[in-house]
Amino acid sequence: MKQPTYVTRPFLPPLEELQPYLEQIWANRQLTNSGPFHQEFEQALCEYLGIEHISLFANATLALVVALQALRITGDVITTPYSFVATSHSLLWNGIRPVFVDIDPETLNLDAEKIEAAITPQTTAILPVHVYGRPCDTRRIQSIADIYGLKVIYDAAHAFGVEDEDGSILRDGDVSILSFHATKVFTTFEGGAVVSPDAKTKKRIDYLKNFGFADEVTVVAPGINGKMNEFQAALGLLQLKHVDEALKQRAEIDGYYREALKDIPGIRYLSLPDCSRRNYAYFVIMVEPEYPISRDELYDRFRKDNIFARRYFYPLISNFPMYRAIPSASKSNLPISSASADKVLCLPIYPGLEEAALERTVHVIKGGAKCLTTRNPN
Ligand code: T4K
Repeated sequence: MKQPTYVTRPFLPPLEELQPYLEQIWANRQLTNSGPFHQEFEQALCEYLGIEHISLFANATLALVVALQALRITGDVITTPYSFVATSHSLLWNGIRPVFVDIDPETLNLDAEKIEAAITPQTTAILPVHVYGRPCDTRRIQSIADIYGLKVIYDAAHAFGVEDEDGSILRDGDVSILSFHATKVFTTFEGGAVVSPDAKTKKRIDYLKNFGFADEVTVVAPGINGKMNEFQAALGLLQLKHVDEALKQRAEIDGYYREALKDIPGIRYLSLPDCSRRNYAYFVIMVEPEYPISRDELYDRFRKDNIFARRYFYPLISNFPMYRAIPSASKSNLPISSASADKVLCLPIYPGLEEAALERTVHVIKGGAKCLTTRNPN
């Protein structure tokens, strides 16, 4: 039986490198509530990412929920259906109605040109996602937000370390949210963060993630417990030492796929994003009608070969029961999102992925291309 190959595997530094961090935690017994590793990790992340204010969280979903609270977002928020459910769930958890706007077929990000038509007097904010770590059209989105007086909250769960010509894309909008989940390019097992533009916003977010405590006896808001603990922060500090090597290995795999898959009719992959620093978080192919078998048949062939490619993001968020009844969730409003969700397949990409597994992945795709029975015989 072949070894299973997953869409991603966490990058873990040598275990012995963790030992000194654990000894320190055991020695000082500060396990959570903004301990020394927590503070050091915030500082180190600011330096590494080129940002000024960050608040660490137990995960990105809580970070999204709290960020929306901190900015006092209410009413309707424009967002993309082409994302992980946590993006829209964070709106529902705040009693906010998502308004779905279609995506751009080339970038799969929220189509900035379609935002204005969806704005109503109830709209208070835009919640775009830098899908697969590819920057949104941040300038266009900001200009629309400025005209209509809207806040912009970026779900940057996939965008760790990504930079454009202006520097870190985490500086765009009113706040950005990162995920450090086990499946992400940079992980603290579970974890997340809110990047704020100023100290005042960070302070409010820090209160809200700590039950609303401003000091020992003052509670300024009905906050939640969203705190990152010392173990997670220590893992993060250790990971930071290795993240550049991890990103380098991802870039090599990305390059391998681009070369190996370039002439297969019906297999399209996304162009490299136009930015000064990429993170190669996902390698995404689109299985087009010219390819002899369907996306789901290819997905099944992978599984038979013990390769667990994933259909991120299928089904669309707008198709889940809690969103279906929203008028903007209709398929006719979201033709590009709907078509993309039916074509997409994310291939294995992670540091340490063996060459044999890469070759097997490409072999399965090339095998599908040689099928005699085509979907479109005409
Ligand atoms: N916004 C966006 C745009 C997001 O994509 C996400 C999360 C969020 C917000 C919320 O972030 P967090 O609150 O999670 O911090 C995964 C992740 O659970 C989720 O974090 C991620 N996005 C989403 C895209 O994918 P699943 O259900 O696909 O994960 P799972 O368990 O099937 O794992 C996929 C593969 O990864 C496995 O086949 C093997 C490998 N794996 C996974 C885990 C958990 C490992 O090798 N080790 C592991 O520990 O959702």
